Amino acid sequence: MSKLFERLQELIPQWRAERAEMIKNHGSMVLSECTVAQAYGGMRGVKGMICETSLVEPDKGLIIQGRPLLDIMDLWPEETFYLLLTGDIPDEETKQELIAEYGRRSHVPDYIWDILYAMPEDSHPMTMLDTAILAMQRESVFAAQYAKGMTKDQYWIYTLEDALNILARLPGIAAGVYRIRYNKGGLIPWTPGLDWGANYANMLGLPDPNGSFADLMRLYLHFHCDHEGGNVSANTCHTVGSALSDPYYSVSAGLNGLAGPLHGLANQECLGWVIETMEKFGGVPTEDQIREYAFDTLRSGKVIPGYGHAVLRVTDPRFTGFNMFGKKNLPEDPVFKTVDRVFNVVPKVLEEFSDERVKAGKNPIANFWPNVDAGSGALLYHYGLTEFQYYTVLFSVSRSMGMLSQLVWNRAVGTAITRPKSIGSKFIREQAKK
Ligand code: HAX
Repeated sequence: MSKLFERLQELIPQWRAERAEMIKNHGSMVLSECTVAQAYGGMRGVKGMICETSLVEPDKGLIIQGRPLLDIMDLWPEETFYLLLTGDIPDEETKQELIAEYGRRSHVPDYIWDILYAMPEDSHPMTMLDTAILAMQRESVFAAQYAKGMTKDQYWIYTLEDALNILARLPGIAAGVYRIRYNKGGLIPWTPGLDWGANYANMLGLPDPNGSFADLMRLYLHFHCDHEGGNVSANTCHTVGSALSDPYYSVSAGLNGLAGPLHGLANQECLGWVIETMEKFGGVPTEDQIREYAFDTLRSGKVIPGYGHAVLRVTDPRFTGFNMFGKKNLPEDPVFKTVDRVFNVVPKVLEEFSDERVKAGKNPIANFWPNVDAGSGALLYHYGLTEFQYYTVLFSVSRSMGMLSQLVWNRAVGTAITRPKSIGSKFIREQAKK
């Protein structure tokens, strides 16, 4: 029995007792109201679900189990997953145990490679990743145990089992998607003893003479792990999982949401925009040139990818952390310099453009500051990962930790099937008359 499993066995009775106590003593407390504008506006700000793994504060950003991200920048993804699930940072022995556990579970079955090699050459890497996860659903231990008839108390055990299998295989599959989709040569096997992040870096096959690409991958996988429960991917995974669809179905569904340009796909769009700017101006653009190009983009009806956020109202700490990595490891890189310069210019441009929008009777832009996607691409590009379309796959490998830890928690406490009430505009008109 692993230390992670033992720790969860200790914690889960406490989680269940807390849930029961909350409902018994505070069940009728009102958490939120929902206005007509919120109902039409993506339920922004409506508090209607529970997420214990992490919280996003508008003025602080990501807080994982009570710890602000920039206070725990050095965690490896194995530690991140343990923290998401348990609220503790594991000791070295527990971390090493999880590294070994992933290694034992890392083998990707041959039928997955047959499927990926058979897919059309122009398939999006996200489609390839999601197809691979869905194709492995036949191996779900949760689904098999459910069919046999397990008790509700056991749901979390088999959800965790599936979660560990999915996470262990993801770096190999994701790296395989890269090598197959971009004709990079044969597949590179998992290296026993090497951690999750460094293994992923290694299996991608990019040169990494001093190990700093592996460091970036650990950081990247740590930073993208979770962003509370209401974002499109987490919420989708949660909703699908609430029907007791197993983790393969649920994670694949969540990742299909991450593949949207307003969510995870923004990181592919973002570096594309930066490179376009550099191409237009023949190198690192000046601040005036960036300002001109940013206004052109906005006035043509497009968004500036990597800027704005549904919840955040400050610079995303994940952007800050990536910027620190860039300043330390690649300060002279022209793409990184451009990203840094864009950061000096775009918030002001968005503020001015927001005023123009308001004058024209449109919504203001709520947040002018960079989100996670504004900075990560330049770092990947520096290390030779220049295929932007692939970037959301990296995000997905990481975000699976958050989605899966939320699923384990929900199955452990027996969260009900999701079923909010919808209403039509006729209902609103009738209520308004009253
Ligand atoms: N450029 C141009 N317009 C923007 C903008 C940007 N970067 N950010 C917001 N706006 C616009 C919105 O499109 C919206 O316009 P309409 O009312 O005409 O539809 C208006 O400003 C108000 O939006 P908001 O309240 O500020 O923001 P939302 O909560 O509606 O949307 C988004 C949040 C992240 C989708 C939005 O800021 C955006 O499209 N940003 C660019 C894409 C991006 O970076 N996405 C990644 C976000 C982080 C993430 O999930 N990563 O996975």
